[in-house]
Amino acid sequence: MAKALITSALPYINGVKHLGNLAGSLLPADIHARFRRQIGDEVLFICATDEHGTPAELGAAEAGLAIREYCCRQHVLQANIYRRLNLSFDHFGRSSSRQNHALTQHFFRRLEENGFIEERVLHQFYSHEDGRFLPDRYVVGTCPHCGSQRARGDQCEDCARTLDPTDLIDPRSAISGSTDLEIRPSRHLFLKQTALVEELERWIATRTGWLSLVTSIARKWLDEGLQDRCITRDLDWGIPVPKPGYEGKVFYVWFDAPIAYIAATQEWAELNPETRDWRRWWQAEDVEYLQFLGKDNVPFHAVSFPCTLLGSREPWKTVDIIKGVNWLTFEGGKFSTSERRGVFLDEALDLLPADYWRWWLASNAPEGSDTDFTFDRFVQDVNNDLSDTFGNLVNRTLAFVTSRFQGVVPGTGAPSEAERQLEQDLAQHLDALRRHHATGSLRKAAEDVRAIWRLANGYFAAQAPWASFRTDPDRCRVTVRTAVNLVGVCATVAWPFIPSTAETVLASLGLPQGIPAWPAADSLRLVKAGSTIQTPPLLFRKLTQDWAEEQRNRFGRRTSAPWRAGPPS
Ligand code: B3M
Ligand code: ZN
Repeated sequence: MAKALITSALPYINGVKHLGNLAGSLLPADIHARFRRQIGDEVLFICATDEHGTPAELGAAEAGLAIREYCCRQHVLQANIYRRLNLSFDHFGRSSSRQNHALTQHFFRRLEENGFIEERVLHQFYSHEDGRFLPDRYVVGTCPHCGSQRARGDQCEDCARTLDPTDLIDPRSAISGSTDLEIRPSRHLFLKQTALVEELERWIATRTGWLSLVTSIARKWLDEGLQDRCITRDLDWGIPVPKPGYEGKVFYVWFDAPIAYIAATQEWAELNPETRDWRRWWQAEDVEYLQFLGKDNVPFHAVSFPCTLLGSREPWKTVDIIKGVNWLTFEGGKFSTSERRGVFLDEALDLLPADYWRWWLASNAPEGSDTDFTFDRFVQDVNNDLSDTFGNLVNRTLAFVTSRFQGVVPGTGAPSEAERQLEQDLAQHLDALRRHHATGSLRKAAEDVRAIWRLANGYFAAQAPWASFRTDPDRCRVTVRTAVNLVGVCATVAWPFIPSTAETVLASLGLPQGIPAWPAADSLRLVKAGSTIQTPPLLFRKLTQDWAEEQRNRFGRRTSAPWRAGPPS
């Protein structure tokens, strides 16, 4: 049995995430985890809230809460939303956990012992108006590379290059907006990535199967000359730096956040130490490790985190596959947490059940290029795929069994050429689907699922059991028995995408609860003759253009909050 360790980028703690965050990492990771469980792999799917750094501090200040309290509340809030979205984490932890404190300090000590840490004096912005140093994200301004005016002190929103706050043109405080900034010296610790560059190159060369988007971002970083990285910050909230003279400083959020993948696994293991061992996942040879994340996070996962792991000189599992995706945009613009632009996950769930969103975001995954979410396209796709194709198939098939056969799957009649052809076509689609899942091509996988739904609808229509019911009863029975089973296959392949609806359908066929196993050769004979099926309630309501219009007005025209009201994101 293969072992798959799957992590999704850790959502920042500040505020409910939007559809873009769901599409970028959480959902693709969940779909892949579900697929791997379906084919019988042993899966560990880990996520956590990313609770340190400026987003947490700024979010708490905005909410008027102490940071610890703010993080506790936000963690519970996010966990509930992810539960409602059916994200099947084995554990959803917290980067502020005791485990992550200990492990992050451990990595630091190892790196220091191995000579990869260096002390330097930095000249940093000090804001008179705010009475404090302004680390990375607390400074905003113009990007020196692309001229974007929305650059932050750590990274440019638009060109994704990493920055130092002092690189910014026209810098100002993200807290007060003040431009009354002074540069003052402050001691910091650097991870000597330059000393690890050759090792890193060798490591990257051994990674096969990385997407070109990911490799090109990683290569660009290396080719532009890898820099040593400052891993400490002048902040109160975070993981303390265990070194004399560093009181009042904490580790940079991007140092401890990826370590939290491991620490969250330790949290998971501690919940049930009898049966769970985190080392089986993080210090084992036989694990495939896949990370799911948006393209702006690629450098930290393809370069920085591997430096931490390699530099520790301990046998840590490094990532095998990084699945990085492009952006989801919203009605032609950017999603933005700080400007509250777009649809946020709590709002989405108040409008429609999770499966509608999951299906659209997966079948339109921003893989090859950015994808624009519009309510018009959403309505169109949901109606075509979910309501008219899958919903209709289930309904017409099962309603027919109910009305003509009192809900009992009929027994007699022998399969003919039509069924043999169907099995062949189905096998081909299943092959393609499995291949696309395996390579993490979500859009293509969704296309295959849609094709299987269509195949089933086509079979039912061509066999016209309502006609053969009178003219050729045995033919009608074979058709119905086959079609009921096809519904089962359709729900099974839909399960990673729309788990809740798929489970409703499988239950109505009387198939076992739990993870529906990947369709095998007998997949069209699972629901036995003589068994009783139920007709499920309407699976998907049809959405109207008026509804689209209403939502566009509601979400598209929301007035943006002033840029200083929330943390930049
Ligand atoms: N929280 C950034 C983001 O959500 C960050 C990911 C951390 S993964 C270790 O875009
Ligand atoms: Zn830029």
